[in-house]
Amino acid sequence: AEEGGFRPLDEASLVAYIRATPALAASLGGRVDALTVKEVGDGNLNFVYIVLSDAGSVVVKQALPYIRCVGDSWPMTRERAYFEASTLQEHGRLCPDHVPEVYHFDRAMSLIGMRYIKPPHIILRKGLVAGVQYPLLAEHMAEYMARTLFFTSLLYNSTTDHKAKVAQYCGNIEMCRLTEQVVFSDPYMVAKYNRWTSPFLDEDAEAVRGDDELKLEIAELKSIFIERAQALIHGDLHTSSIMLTTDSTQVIDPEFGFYGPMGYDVGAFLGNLILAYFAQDGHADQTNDRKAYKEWILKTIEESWNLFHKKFVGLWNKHKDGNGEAYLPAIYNNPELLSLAQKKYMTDLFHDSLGFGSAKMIRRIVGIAHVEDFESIEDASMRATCERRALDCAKAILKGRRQFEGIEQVIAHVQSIT
Ligand code: ADP
Ligand code: SR1
Ligand code: MG
Ligand code: MG
Repeated sequence: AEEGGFRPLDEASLVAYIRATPALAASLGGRVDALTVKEVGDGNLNFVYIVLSDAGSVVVKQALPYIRCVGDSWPMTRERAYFEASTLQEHGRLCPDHVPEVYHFDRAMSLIGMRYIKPPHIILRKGLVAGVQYPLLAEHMAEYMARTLFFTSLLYNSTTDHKAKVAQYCGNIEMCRLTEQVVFSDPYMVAKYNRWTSPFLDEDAEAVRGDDELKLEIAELKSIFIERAQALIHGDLHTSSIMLTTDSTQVIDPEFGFYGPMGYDVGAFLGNLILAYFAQDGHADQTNDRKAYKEWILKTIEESWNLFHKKFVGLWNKHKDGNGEAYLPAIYNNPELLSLAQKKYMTDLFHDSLGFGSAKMIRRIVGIAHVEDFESIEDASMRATCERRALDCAKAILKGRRQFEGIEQVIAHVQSIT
């Protein structure tokens, strides 16, 4: 037995746990006599089980006290399960179409029971590697980001309510510190877990560590990440945190959830789409040059930002006379002034998103935790060529982010890198 009633489960012991847990048994239609249990966790941190009965299904996710992809030499708080369950519930309330329901949460066991997102849903990153187009992805992700970020911000809430929530999520400190390390620090120094496609990118990694301008900018982004309690963000919104079909989009895995800068979520999504774009040449073959697919990715990036902008400002206009205390109606009471305030807010958010998105691209190329988009390119020389383009693109956008006036200019910059 481990501390506080915790014990790590496996496929066999999970069955006994389910039989003793009414909420989980109910999700299986009460038919717990013959269960199929399969561990399917392919993420970096946790264990995930799909459980099926004749009459229902459930996914059970358990956090063990270490980082799965490294092992028990890197301990990590199991409390991440509490913040994941809390964020799933809060984001699910605000955006039920795009977040799986939580059926059961056991804090002592660091265990969540949630809706099984059934096939043909797959992880978006896998769809991007396979070259599948998703016509509703931009619309759905814009909706998810606009609703979760707007309704947890001071544009909608009083400062009293906001600060109580900020205090609650301040407890997710260890996960925030993990991000501070692997996104904002390790790629810019010699660090134990850094890796890159060597020897091809040896000089590129060294150049990142020697780039003073880049280091000044990453320090600014790190400060914003730590200091700006703007909204309840997902905190890990890359393309492996999205499961989808052509008509359904579901966001999973918000264990890094806390009150942070909105641009960290928006940037994670856009930056990971840009990584997918630069990986496409490595997936091209004689039957498919991936040119049309690259265009689709760029169109999706453009639509995602533009739709997010429209929906977010639409929510702001709809609720401008509500409880939100950031822009009091008594002060911002003429349409021209409100419109100016919105323009400034959205421009700052755009530049934050470009900065954070670029930082998240860089860490996937020269830090720990690489992405399947590139890792699945077998030819190391070709992989390095794709990665170098993505790295050069990210460095330029991160440094020059304040010069971009619209997403179309960002797309033009991405296209200019060959
Ligand atoms: P980690 O925190 O370790 O990254 P994830 O939450 O990303 O774990 O889940 C790992 C994998 O488990 C996902 O890539 C997906 O294949 C599967 N998975 C997670 N949640 C669900 C769900 N609700 N329904 C179906 N599959 C899921
Ligand atoms: C040890 S870093 C592991 C990474 O995987 C998670 O999904 C986060 O992105 C984290 O940075
Ligand atoms: Mg994950
Ligand atoms: Mg995770």
